[in-house]
Amino acid sequence: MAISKVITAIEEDPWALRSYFPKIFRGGDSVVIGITGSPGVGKSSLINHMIRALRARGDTVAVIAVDPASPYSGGAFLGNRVRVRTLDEGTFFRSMSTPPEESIPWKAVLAMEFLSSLGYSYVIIEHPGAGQVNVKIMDFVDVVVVVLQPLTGDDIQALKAGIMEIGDIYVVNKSDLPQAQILYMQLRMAIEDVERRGWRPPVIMTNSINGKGVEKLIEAIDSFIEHSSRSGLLSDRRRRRRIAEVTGIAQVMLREEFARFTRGSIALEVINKCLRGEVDFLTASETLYRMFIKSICNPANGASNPKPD
Ligand SMILES: Nc1nc2c(ncn2[C@@H]2O[C@H](COP(=O)(O)OP(=O)(O)OP(=O)(O)O)[C@@H](O)[C@H]2O)c(=O)[nH]1
Ligand SMILES: [Mg+2]
Repeated sequence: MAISKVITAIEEDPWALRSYFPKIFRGGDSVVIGITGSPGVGKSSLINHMIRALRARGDTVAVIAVDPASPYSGGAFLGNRVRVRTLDEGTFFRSMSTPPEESIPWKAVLAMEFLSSLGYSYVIIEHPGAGQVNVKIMDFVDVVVVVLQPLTGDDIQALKAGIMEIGDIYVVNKSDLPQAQILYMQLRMAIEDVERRGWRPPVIMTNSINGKGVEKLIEAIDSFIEHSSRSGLLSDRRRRRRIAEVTGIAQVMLREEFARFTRGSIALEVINKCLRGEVDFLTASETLYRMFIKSICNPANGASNPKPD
């Protein structure tokens, strides 16, 4: 099956592919790069140049652009597609939307695992999340690249809180803009003391219109991967990713099952009792919880079938 067809099937209903799981998720050794940064900082343009540089040295690259908005919001989607266009037989690109309320963007994670088991040298995940809460996807990558663009002076304070912890590499993009040098210096100062297992995150200036600085970024990624394989950080992150996959996906299933349960007649009865004032809300909540547990242990009691099998 064509790669994009498998990914479409993953997006629609991964469980339908159940008998193919051992083939689809064989495990792979791709370097998974997370590129994050506020909307419009130039992530897609940067990735476009990264693809070119990586292809030039013979590496293959797959990109997943994650859009945490609803599938109907449009916008970013098209932008990503138009800007990432250095495509040939060694390149794959896909944009995917993930509902912002999901605890993990698990279908994007499945797509990433699938692309990795196909043997791409690099799998790049673009996510417009830095500085916001939903940077969960960054728990699933080998290296986190945080992209920034020149801002007004005091914004760096705001940035400090959210993103200073997550970047392995920082990029000041739009180096052609006049304030870029100032941001570069502010950033250097802000992360001066940051050191994780012997790694000090570098700051790299890029211009993703003409590609200036992109080679340096790729060098930095390579040396981070080298450093983290030597220090054991890479295998720690990959373990963390596995654990997050196993528990996170189970959690999503549980939540979906509970949502189905609350729409059923047994649950509605409890809710209505509470609405009529016959029981207090806390008791109703506990009853609901207990009934749910009972129903999943014994599906004949009212819950729908759990997904697998
Ligand atoms: N001046 C300047 N503009 C740039 C540079 N890189 C990107 N841009 C422009 O910035 C805008 C946003 O670029 P994108 O690559 O779509 O940014 P993005 O971060 O992928 O945006 P989202 O996917 O919407 O989050 C576009 O108009 C680009 O042409 C740069 O180095 N210098
Ligand atoms: Mg983009």
